[in-house]
Amino acid sequence: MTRSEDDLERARSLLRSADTVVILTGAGVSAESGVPTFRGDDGLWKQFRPEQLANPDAFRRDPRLVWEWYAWRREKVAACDPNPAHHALARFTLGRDRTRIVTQNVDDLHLRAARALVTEEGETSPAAESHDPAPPLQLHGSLFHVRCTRCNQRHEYRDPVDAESQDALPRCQRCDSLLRPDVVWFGESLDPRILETAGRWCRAADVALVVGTSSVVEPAASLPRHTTRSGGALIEVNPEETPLTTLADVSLHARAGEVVPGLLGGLVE
Ligand code: BV8
Ligand code: ZN
Repeated sequence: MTRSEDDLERARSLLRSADTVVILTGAGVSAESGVPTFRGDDGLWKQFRPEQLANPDAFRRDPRLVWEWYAWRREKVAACDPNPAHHALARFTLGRDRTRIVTQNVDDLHLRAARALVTEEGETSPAAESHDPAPPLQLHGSLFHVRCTRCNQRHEYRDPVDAESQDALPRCQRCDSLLRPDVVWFGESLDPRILETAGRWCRAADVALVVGTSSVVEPAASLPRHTTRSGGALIEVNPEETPLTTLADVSLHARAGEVVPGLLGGLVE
């Protein structure tokens, strides 16, 4: 058996014997769908700097510029599809009430993969029938949700955003104030209830499967350490080394779309 096959088998055996599994994903799980990551060579932060765009001051200073970036990202994601890693992860959660996906991603690819478990005819597939796949917990919000800057009303919003002029930006139907993307910007706190739920699942997990994150953005980056500190095992899927790699029981240096279907395929009931 080659080293990587040996690693895969060790990861499978950890997952097979786990009662509770938390799956933590970052931008790398969507990379093979064509969604740019943040810090990679073609990363979003290479063309734009987070200080410029993904923070509340930038939005206060120039809401049009910030909405232009999000409009571009919304279009980009809408043109992408979940890749085999998203589908394998969705199938793996089916029928497993104690397996949950916690994502840092603001794209909707995990959600679309969960919905794809419904057959084309619109009936639920037998596997999905018995257990609705729980929606992923989105730590940093969603590209396709908006929040009013004044009355805080939040809802899904999939209309194209015209960021050509400030007057064309989306406004609240209730109070006519400017709407913003319902995402967590740098310097903004995560929703405490979401963060507490994610922490609780990580502390309870027998295995944390961490897929496609550079593990630098806090407090998300610290979540897998809740699992290891509570005696759980850590499996990392990432072609690069990260601050988590030395902590991992198994480190699979591969792309998610390549290795996750094979890792989980044989474990799906
Ligand atoms: C906060 C939403 C309280 C918007 C994002 C300590 C404690 C608390 C806060 C801090 C702290 N230290 C510093 C901070 C501040 C800051 C922070 O963490 N800064 C970092 C840069 C040091 N944190 C915050 O501001 C957070 N707020 O804690 O509030 C507070 C309040 C005031 C002052 C202080 C604290 C809020 C953080 C959330 C920011 N919002 N996104 C938007 O998307 O527009 S973060 C953004 O980066 C994304 O959401 C993403 O989730 C996140 C992490 O990026 P990754 O997902 O890891 O992506 P990345 O490109 O980095 O890496 C991709 C990985 O995939 C790579 O490793 C690559 O090798 C791999 N890969 C590539 N291809 C593949 C692959 N893997 C598998 N398969 C492939 N094919
Ligand atoms: Zn409003």
